[in-house]
Amino acid sequence: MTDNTAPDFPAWAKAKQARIEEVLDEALPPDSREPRKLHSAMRYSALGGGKRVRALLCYAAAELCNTEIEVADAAAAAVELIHAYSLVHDDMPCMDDDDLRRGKPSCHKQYDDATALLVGDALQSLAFDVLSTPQLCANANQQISMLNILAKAAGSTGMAGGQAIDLDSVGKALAQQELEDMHQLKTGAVIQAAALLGAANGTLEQVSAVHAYAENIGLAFQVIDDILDAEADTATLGKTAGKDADSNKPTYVTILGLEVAKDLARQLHTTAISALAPFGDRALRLRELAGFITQRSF
Ligand code: GRG
Repeated sequence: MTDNTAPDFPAWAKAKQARIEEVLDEALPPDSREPRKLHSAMRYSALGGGKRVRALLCYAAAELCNTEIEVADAAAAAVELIHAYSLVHDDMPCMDDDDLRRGKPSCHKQYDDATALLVGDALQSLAFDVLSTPQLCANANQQISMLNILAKAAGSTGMAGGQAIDLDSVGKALAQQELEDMHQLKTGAVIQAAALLGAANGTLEQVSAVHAYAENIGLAFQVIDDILDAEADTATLGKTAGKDADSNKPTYVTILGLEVAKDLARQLHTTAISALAPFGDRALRLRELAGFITQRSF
């Protein structure tokens, strides 16, 4: 049955974006606390920017699976902190070397390289600090499983590993499967973790559907990222456009061409949505979010 009192997707997303901003604001040490420069740079990098797609995925999966809102808050914050750390490190000269992030100077440009390195380290620790809050979950084993999901997603068999493969792939001709394997680690692992953490209270059937949904939507997110990198301008993206082609990196657009890449994004969207079929209106937000991810313009 449709809940006629439920807000439309833009209103729901706006409310959840405001909510995660407050949770992060609370979790991050104030910039009046020593070491002030580090705390100021952490807040600069984690607050006031980004689409908060990972937090939205976490909240939407929590709505499907009846996960308590306090648990979803902590999980969404932890995932956004890991994501913010990855962006700070990714922008550094030793990695992707980008001066612009979320429409403002990247962390190492605004501060300095050493501070940016520490910001990433400290944001990662803070993510696990938030998710390990004593008695966050009534069931301690459930909380340990959640910590394990995040640790695996961020580590060398997840995001950091994907980044290593990405750095190694510059100038190489990757097959589509190799590109997919790399992205499933680099961006897919944390996107999947966001949805799975939100699904903490889910039944086996719900968790397995959320997993299938997140695998497909995570990949669609990356295909769209490659399309935007090729088509959109820097002002719209809030980061340097055309970066991948300039860096001689294989992308879905360079491997498949623009039109086939767009078809692939549509197919992945359809597959993601079909995984939610058994859940009707309870999966509404996840379904809407899939649309938001594949139709985004930045
Ligand atoms: C440094 C260990 C380490 C990993 C970095 C995820 C990642 C790995 C780097 C990000 C580089 C990048 C631009 C990847 C493309 C896809 C992506 C993650 C884009 C940024 O995510 P959005 O669009 O960003 O969700 P906002 O700013 O909206 O949060």
